[in-house]
Amino acid sequence: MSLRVGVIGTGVMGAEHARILCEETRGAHLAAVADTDPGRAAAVADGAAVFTDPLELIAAKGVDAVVIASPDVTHGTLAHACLERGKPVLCEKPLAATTAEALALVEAEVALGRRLIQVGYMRRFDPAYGEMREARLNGAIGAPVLLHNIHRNAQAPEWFTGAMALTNSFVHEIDISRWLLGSEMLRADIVAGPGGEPLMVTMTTDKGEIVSTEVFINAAYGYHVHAELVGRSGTVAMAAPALTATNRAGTHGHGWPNDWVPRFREAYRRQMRAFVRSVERGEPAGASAWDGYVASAIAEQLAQAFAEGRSAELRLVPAADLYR
Ligand code: ISE
Repeated sequence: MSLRVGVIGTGVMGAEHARILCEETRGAHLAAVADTDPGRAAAVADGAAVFTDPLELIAAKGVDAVVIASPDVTHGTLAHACLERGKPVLCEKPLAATTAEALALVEAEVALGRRLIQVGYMRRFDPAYGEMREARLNGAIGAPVLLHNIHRNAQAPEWFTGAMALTNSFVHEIDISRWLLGSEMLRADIVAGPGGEPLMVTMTTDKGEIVSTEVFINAAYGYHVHAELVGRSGTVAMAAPALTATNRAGTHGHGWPNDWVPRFREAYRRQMRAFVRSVERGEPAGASAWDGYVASAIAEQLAQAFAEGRSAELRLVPAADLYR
């Protein structure tokens, strides 16, 4: 039987999730879409039911599982509604707009006794990050000592406010660094460049590794994510994110996309397939609600420390057995 999936929010990410469900996911199909703008929802619906109220989509009998891709501030409430209905949910990152809300979701899932939430930290499904993690696990570069991350966007989306460079963008590096290294972050320092950008964040892990990250949200030239993992006997770095290189007008090279969708298209595809398989088999996949809580908690503590001009000693509540 094909899993009937409802997508909430049909902006850039929701439209891509809907497209993947229509065109590229075996064992599932797009059953419903919801958006406050019904015209925008209808444009990606491809015959699926259209809702303007996301809670109605979650409650709908014809929806078995939900994808949340609406604005960050809505994630907590909508993910709760999914838990109440016992419906598996792939929730875009961040899991919630505040740490308190993310923790409440973790507690609700623990009370339920089963994992229904997968958080959309899709870099875990990116083939390049996968190879880097493999290099750590198979010992190819020796024990990791340092991870360099670069996270550049062409320009901040118009909905960016406050500390979103940390709570909406840098959360990716928190999650992928924990996943790549298999470590927890203990401490973080942050400095800003001229005019407030870029941000340079340095974190130290429980194994003593250093994680450095440049977060440059208005980098102008395009969308560029890069990482290099440094081990005791070698390093592994991402190669250029392009299939071809062009020679023209005295130059050799490739273009940069304007946003993250082309760069991570394969990761989004694999993430959706993993979500559908996890629902079929009843086995969780990808980032858990706990991982979502950790990323938001670290980002929030870092933002607070930055505002107060101090280092952040990172604190997390203990993880429940459900996530071990
Ligand atoms: C956006 O929401 C993403 O998830 C992108 O991957 C990230 O680069 C961007 O900064 C976020 O706003």
